[in-house]
Amino acid sequence: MNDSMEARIDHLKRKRDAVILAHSYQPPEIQDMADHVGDSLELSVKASTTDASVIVFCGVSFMAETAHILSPDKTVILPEPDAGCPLADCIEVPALRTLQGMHPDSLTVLYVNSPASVKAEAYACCTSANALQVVESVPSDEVIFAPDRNLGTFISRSTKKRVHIWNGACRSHATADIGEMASRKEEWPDARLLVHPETPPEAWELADAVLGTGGMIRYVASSGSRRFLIGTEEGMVYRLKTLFPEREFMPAGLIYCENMKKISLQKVLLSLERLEPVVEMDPEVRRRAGLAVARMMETTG
Ligand code: CIZ
Repeated sequence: MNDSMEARIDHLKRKRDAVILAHSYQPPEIQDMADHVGDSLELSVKASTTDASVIVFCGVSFMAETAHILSPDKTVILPEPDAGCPLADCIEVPALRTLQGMHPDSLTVLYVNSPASVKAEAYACCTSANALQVVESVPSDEVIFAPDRNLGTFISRSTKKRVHIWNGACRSHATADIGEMASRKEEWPDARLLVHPETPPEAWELADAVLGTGGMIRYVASSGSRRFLIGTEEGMVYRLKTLFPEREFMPAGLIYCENMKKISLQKVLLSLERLEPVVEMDPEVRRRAGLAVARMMETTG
């Protein structure tokens, strides 16, 4: 009898002493098979506290890098090394240093959706779940926020600090189809529309709440509403349906990330068999990036 792919993964996972972490934007079969599903912050906490020797990270490259930064003694595997993030790739060290030179009184808060080499130049990292909290906590009245301009703009509206915003964007969220969102609202007039802060301000104006994915889960849990329109990467709709089977969810804005869909069960199995591709990093970059990530973790508690 042939074992299912999931059973073979489970067997190898035990043999390798591995834990499988998956982001909420991953395909349904990956979410179903993972040990933990969550946002970057939740998965960072799991990566830093796990006893497993191997972390298989089902997400995109900056997330697996963060797991390696937090758990340098573990083997961190990204089953598809080409699962990149165009937002992370839109910032590089020399250009950030130039901006820092223009604003010498600023400390840099960097969204985790960035390369490790750039994290090493930042004072603190943040995720969409804690961006405002981190910006408020850094000991300066001026902040450089990079690389997502929409999240930076959203934060700048809620803080008295002067925020210098990098002009980068998540191409999946920044191109959210606002007309489609409006049509979905007409289709389900009783629904709450929740949108991600990486979407453009026009989406925030239509929405009932602007939240990261962790915030969306908490919103639904405490809401009396039955129906929700979800303005973030469509994988999140599956996550919410799994958590709240008695509620109804529909994607809004046609937001899809092809990089988040590059990992398959087959690739997870292969990566556990071969214990590769392993995330590697210059140790000095890892140490310095680790300081910025640690400041985020301390702020969030
Ligand atoms: O922080 C994350 O995990 C991302 C990429 C989105 C979100 O809001 O969770």
